[in-house]
Amino acid sequence: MIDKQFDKETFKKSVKDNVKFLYRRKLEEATQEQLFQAVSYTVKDVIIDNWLDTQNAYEAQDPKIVYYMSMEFLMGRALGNNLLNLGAYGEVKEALEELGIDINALEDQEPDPALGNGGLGRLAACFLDSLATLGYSAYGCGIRYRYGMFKQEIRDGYQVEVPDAWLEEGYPFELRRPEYAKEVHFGGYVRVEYDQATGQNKFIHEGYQAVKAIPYDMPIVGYENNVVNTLRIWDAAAIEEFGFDSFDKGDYKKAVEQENLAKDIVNVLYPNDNKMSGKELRLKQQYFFVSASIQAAIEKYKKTHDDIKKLHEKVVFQMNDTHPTMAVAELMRILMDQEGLGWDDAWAVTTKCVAYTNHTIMAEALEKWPIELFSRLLPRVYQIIEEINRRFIIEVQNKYPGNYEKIKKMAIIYDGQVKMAHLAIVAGFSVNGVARLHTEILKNQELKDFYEMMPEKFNNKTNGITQRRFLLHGNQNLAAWITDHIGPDWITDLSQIGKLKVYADDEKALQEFMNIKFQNKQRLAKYILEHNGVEVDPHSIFDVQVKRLHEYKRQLLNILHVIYLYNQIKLHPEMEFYPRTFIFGAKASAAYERAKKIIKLINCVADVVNNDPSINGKIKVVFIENYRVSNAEMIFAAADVSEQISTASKEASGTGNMKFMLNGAPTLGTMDGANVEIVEEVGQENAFIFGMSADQIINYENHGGYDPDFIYNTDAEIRQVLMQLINGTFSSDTELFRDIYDSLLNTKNCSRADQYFILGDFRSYAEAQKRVEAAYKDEKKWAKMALLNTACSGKFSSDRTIQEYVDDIWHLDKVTVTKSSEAAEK
Ligand code: GFP
Repeated sequence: MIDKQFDKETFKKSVKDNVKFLYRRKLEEATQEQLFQAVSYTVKDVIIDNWLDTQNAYEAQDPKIVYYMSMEFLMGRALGNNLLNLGAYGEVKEALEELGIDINALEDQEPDPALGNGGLGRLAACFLDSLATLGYSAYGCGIRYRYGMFKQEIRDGYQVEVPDAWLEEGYPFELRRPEYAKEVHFGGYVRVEYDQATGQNKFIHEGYQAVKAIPYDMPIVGYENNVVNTLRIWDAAAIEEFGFDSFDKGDYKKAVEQENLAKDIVNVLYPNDNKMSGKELRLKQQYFFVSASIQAAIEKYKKTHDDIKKLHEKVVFQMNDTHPTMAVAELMRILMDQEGLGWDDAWAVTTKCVAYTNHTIMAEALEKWPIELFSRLLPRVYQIIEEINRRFIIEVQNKYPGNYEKIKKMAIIYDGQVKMAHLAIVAGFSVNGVARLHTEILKNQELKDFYEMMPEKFNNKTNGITQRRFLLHGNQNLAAWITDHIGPDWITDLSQIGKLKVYADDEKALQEFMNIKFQNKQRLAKYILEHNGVEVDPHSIFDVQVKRLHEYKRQLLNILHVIYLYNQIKLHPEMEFYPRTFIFGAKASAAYERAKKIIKLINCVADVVNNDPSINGKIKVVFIENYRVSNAEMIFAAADVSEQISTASKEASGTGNMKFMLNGAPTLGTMDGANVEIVEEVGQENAFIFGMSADQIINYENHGGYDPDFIYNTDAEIRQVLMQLINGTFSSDTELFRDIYDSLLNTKNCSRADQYFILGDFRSYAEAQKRVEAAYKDEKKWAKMALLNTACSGKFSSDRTIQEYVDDIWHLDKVTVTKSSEAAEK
């Protein structure tokens, strides 16, 4: 068990002191924001002791370290989570109550550090939580964006993006570490010099612009194990010397310009709309954090090791998607140009240090950079990639003599572009997909040539989520109930949750389980009333789709089906219909017009449906504004139905699906991504599966033959729904949704009609929705199904995923951290 972290009286005194020292105020006078800061600093004190102890343990035990390189970390709020993981939530809650402070209100003061778009960034955050909890030495490496993911406001049904200045009030859970600052170089040219002594050419990068990278460390608290790992995110600043120089010459303006130029690098998080945008600043961001992180990793290694050729024994870099793929060339550069290794030695080390995770098969998302841009911005790095490419092409030629098709398809540099995925695969010792189906599609379709040439590199790591945030914190009543029934082991070993299966037919247990769900629905209903002004009935089915807005995720299918139901109810007012609340939450990338129109459509449908007295409130539609980690926790806890309805083959894994399952919401979904494995765990009978399979979709895509117009022409009800998009039913502006309508049919404005097979899957979806209704009406059956979803979610913990990464890819050593007597005495 963990040592006692908090003494209530000391804690209370420290909060009071912090209020006094930080704000010159008495506790009673402090604002909620000030209280949040004061409490957070008190908590941070405890964390820092553990952080130091962790560092000591790591120094003594010298474990291998994984550097998880990611452009995104969607952390969510830290205060509550840190308290839980410290094992001090209950005590602190009480201490705060004694001071007259409500912990929930305090937690609500914290901004959500939203340094990520969606699944990819949230996965990185879950992984850090699991790494610390399992006792592995790990750094998250990323960027300290000044503005995180925008805040979404809905005005007149439209999404409006508002800047998220999350650092405005100061963020208590970060530590600036200027002593570890690094220089990163852009532009310039490479001079080649012959070195007499070694008989080798030396490559000297000159005329570059230098930017300073300053790390900020955020503690990642393991669950009740004293471990505190680090998320290291980099801020950018101008190099002082340059500034002073300019000051000397009286060129103040230039110095300010340099500072601004540097700051630009970390200003904004780029949106993820599964489309590669090719912006120079984005490339700069990538190199900026990759270079700084690798320099720091090598510096750390060299402090206690002297053979750089053994770097891979202590260091592994996991590249979260292709965004950090520059790591390959940057590591080569440092090993050769700074550490003096020859090409072969440097390559041998690099290819044992880097591994790559793929998160999407959407072709338009694959990163390709124009040679012109790449070589201008990163001349030395580009040179190295050229050489990697040259050698790789020779390998391909040797393996497939005369097969130029292969070269065309596999080259790292081709058609004037640098293909980052190819670089990642060629250099990485491991390539993994994020769910079984996804990995199979990579092997057999998207990356087939690479798989055939180097099958040993390919492996699957099905994603997972942390049960500590998404159940223990987000659904505290259910968590307590589970612990009452099966003990607390599930918190660090989710497979234990399977023990709940014995309650599947226990009426009392089922009743309690559903009562908790009902309370959570009431909590969400209250939130919706406060935020949307819409009254929803917690007795209705809460049918939820929350995730980024993208056409492949098919929020459009969902809302078209709502329209269809609405038509049915109006046409047959007498028909039996179980009241349903359709809840959406989604941000659309700011430049993704169609996605934004879909948000508007959802809100227009909501307006009509929610205000039509003739349907007696049977359907309500709610679009929750500003979907983010903090409200997600509450939404998952309250959901009855989990909408996971992507076009099969398009969603690599999904992780929201796992969070719903954990909280007892059956999946209504396609056989896509990790849904396949969810169904495998919980059984077909406890999910609602519909739609075309990945094979069918891929077959249509490869051979054509899908014709949405045929469906439109032969199915009057579907036709009616589509007509309502352009006949004024939901907007007096009949052109407003024309683009959506056009995208579904072979109109002259559409290149690929219904690319995501919405009409093709419509009937099957509607039929699955009928099964949902029938199942829900049978209270006992539904309760059993819901409970079994929770009970069968054991596989989907990120602890399991991380252990697989450790076993198959990273080979890390487990570390135990004991509290030093000094810290324990405090
Ligand atoms: C992406 C993929 C998802 C996958 C996550 C994490 O997330 O299918 O679950 O990465 O691997 F698309 P999104 O950015 O789409 O949310």
